[in-house]
Parts: sequence; C-alpha cells; structure tokens
Amino acid sequence: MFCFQCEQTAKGTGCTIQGVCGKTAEIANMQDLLIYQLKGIANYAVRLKDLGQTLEPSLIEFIEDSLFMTLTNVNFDPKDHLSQLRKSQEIKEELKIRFNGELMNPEATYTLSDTYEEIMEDTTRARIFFDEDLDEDIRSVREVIKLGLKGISAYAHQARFLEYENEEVTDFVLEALDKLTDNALTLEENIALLLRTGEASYKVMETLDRANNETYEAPTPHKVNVNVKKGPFIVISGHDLRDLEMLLQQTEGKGVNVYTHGEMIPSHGYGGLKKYPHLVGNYGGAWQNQQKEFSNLPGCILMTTNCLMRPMKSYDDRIWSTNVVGWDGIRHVPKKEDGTKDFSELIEKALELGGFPEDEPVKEILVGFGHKTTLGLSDKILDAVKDGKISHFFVIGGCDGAKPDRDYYTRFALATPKDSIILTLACGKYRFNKLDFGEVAGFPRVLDVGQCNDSYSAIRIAAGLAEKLGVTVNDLPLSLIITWYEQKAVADLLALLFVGVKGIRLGPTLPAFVTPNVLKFLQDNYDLKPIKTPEEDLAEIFA
Ligand code: SF4
Ligand code: SF3
Repeated sequence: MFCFQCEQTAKGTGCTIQGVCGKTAEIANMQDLLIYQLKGIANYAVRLKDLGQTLEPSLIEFIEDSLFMTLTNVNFDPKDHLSQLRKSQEIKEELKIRFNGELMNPEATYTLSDTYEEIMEDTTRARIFFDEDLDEDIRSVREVIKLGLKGISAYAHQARFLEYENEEVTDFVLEALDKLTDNALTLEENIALLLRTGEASYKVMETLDRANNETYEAPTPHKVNVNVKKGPFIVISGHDLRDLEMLLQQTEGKGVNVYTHGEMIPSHGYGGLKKYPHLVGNYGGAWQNQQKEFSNLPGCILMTTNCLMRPMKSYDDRIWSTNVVGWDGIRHVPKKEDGTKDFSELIEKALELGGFPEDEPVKEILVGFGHKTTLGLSDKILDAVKDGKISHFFVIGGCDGAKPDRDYYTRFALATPKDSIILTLACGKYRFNKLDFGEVAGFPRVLDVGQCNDSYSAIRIAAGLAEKLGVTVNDLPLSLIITWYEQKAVADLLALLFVGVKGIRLGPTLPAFVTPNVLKFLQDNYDLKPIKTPEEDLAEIFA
C-alpha cells in the first residue's frame, strides 16, 4: 500500500504497511483501484455527454459516494469496497455499450478481475507511483486535484441528501477525473485544472450552504450546553444535518436525549434543528478523542460522516454507522428507498443502557455565527473597527488531529490581542472553543462560523466586510491560520485560493503530496506559508 493523503501520514511521507488511521493495506489498495475505475468510468461518461447523452443520477451518486468512501476516516470495511468495485465494473460495461466502442487508455480498458485474489493483484496498477515516468510535479498536482475531488464529493453527497445539486460541479468532477488520465496535459494545464478544482469546491460549498440554510433556517446565535444531562441518550457525530433531523424526529417523546459530537456542534444554531428540546447539548470534543470519550458510554453513537476511528470493545455494541461510513463488524443504518432511515435499534439500545445517572452543572458555549448572522452585525463590527475598538480578525479553523504539535492552535488563539475577533470553523475549534475569551466591543471574541464546509461562510463574511470598506479581502486586517488533516481541508484550501485569498498560514505540517516545485508555485502566487510558532507568526502579522 501507499497512502499519503492526510496530515498524519507515517513519518510525514506516506503510510506503506498500515495506515496510521487504521486503514489496512487491503483497504488502501482497493481504494486505489476504485479511483482507477472511477477515472475509467469518467472517460466514457465525458464522451457520452459530449455526444449529447444524459447520464443517470445514479451514476453521479456512485462516483460521489465512492470518492467520499476513500476520504480519511470514512470507510474501513472490505465488503463495502469489494461491492463498490464490482458495481464500478458493471457501470463501466454499460457505458462502453452505450459508447459503442472502446477507449484505449488503461483506466478505460481495464476489466475488473473475477476473484478477490486477482483483484488484489490488480491493485498494483492503480498505485500512485505506478507510472514511474510521470513528471513528479504533474503527479503532485494530480494528487491535489484528486484529493480536492474527494472533499468536493463529500460536500456534494451532503447537499444531495437534502435534494440539492450543483450540476456545474457534477460536470467538473467527471471532467477532472477524465483529465487525470490524460498524459498529454502539461504541468501548466494541470495547474489550471487544480485552480478550477478550487472553483468547484467553492461552488459546492455554496450549494451546501444553501441546502442547509433553506432546509433548516440560517444559523443564529445559540448557547450549547457542553455538559451532560441525566437520562438515556444518543450521540450523533459527523456533518450530516439530515441524519440529525431524522434522529430528532424519531426520538421525539421517547425520553431519549440527543447530543451532538465533533463537527455536528454547529447544528445547534439552525432554527429547524434547535427547535427540538431534546437536542440537549454537545458531548465531547474533536474526532481524535472518540476512543476515550466513547469508552463505556451509557448511550449510543451514530457516525454520519468522517471521522470514524477503530471502535473499541468497550463500545462496539453501541456504535452505528450510516451513509458511506463503515467499519467491518459495526452495525450500519441504511437509507430506505424513500430516503428515510430507521433509527429504532439505536433508540431501543439507548433506553436499555439508561444513560447518564446525573445532571452535570450547565456549561454553555456559543455557536451560530454563519454569514447571515455575522454580516447582519457588519455595520456595528465595522463601527468598532473605525473607533479602534477591534484591531484585527483571525480565521483560526480547519481540522483537528491527534498530533501534539496541534496545541499551536490553542496557543495561537490565546496569544491573539484582546481587541481582536476570532472566526472559527470545523473541528479544529475544539482546541479552544470551551475557553473563555470574553468580549470585545460587545461581541464575543470567538465566533463559531460552523463546520468545515462553512469555510464558504467565512469567505462570505470576509468578502462582505471588505465590500463595505471598499477594499479587497487581502486588504482587511485579517489573518487566516488554517489547520488541515483530511481531504475536505484540501478542497477548502483550494476554494480559498480560488477566491484569491493570500497569506494563509497552514499547519501543523505541509502535505506530503506537494512537491517542492508545487509548493513554490503556491508560495509565489498565494503567499502560502507554513506555521512557525504562535509568537513568531503573530509578530510577523503585526510587523
Ligand atoms: Fe495514512 Fe492518512 Fe492514508 Fe490513513 S489516510 S493510510 S493515515 S495517509
Ligand atoms: Fe474534522 Fe474529521 Fe476535518 Fe469537518 S471531523 S473537519 S477532521
């Protein structure tokens, strides 16, 4: 196996024996072959579209789900991968027949073998370094595009569940997969494709923002209890608001409380979700603490998207996956034909487990500062800037992770000037969101903008403030301190580059899939910087 798609990759270069995330070589290899197959499918699909043929929504969903499955900490189940591989061949065969001909590139001509052993042997052809003659910078740009497509597909999957789709993005995903097989493309052409991946990422987040805001009302400030209440409960983790809504509907009146976990915490800001009184709070912190936090939990857990870690014996009888998430041996809640899900098994188990024995004292933190709410305050915020009461804005956000050097983000947030505002998003916020930062000019100093996909919201906020001041985003007293871990963060970063944001500080380490030349391109054109120490970075920001 070889995988270097996430920030915790072994030795900072690549996982080769077993993933640090728990991914086995078997899964990693099948994921390579699945993506290889998606490229072959896209080869045919793009040409059929060019001929004026319409593609079935099921084909698009298959591509989205497959890419999402291969994102870090999503699916660890060999059965799911094998079944997806077999489906990929069926789809490719159908497209070949419709195309009435055969394309000659290896991804298009390859036919999935019959037996498991043969399939595993075939996976070598799909490895990242299979084509030894490929220019290393082109390989690197292709990897960034591929990983960006994974993030885009995760967001598109979430939007689709709410019946929203951005067809331009769908077309781009197919086009990009097809172009990833085109060895005639120059480095410059691949870079152009990379920048368009950022555009697609921005657009899919815009669609998901619309889906969430129109379905559940735009978030408004809301206090969330981060301590527990007495009684039976279910903890819901991941990003999928529709799953949370269905869970709240099915637990209504049953005496089962619902807690958000990880990236689900911003749900408390949405009117259509916070109206349920049994959505009582948030349990725990970011994903990397789940094995400790879920251990012997007297309630159930539902994982709707990333990040899933190996379920421990102490709770593997009370955790369920849904959507494309999976772990061999862990129970899964499927989507029914009508799009609904049946959570009754979890509800019964939660009642049987009995829940927390006592109320803990209430401790509340604020969420709900999406672009609508924050821009609604923009006149007051800008008055405070003009009066010299607010000196600077920071966006400190992105993924969290297990490495100890991630305490940079806590230390950075604590070291920011007392007259600055911190906009935060994604699970990296757990590094500091329960600390008391107080207020500045009547505003809370930390504004929770939402999940990782809400980096769209952060862009809207920055653009809205810049517009009112008649300047560009890069002229604002604003610094972006971004933390990455998985491939949604790659998509988010590309979206930020697409809108022209410069001077992003990225950490805790730089991606292993970026070559020195590609990094130089990003530094020269976007002033992308690795983080140093909070003291050094703050000194540079205010120099
Ligand atoms: Fe390693 Fe990350 Fe790939 Fe897992 S996802 S195998 S930790 S690089
Ligand atoms: Fe976190 Fe996994 Fe990326 Fe949505 S939940 S940000 S790491």
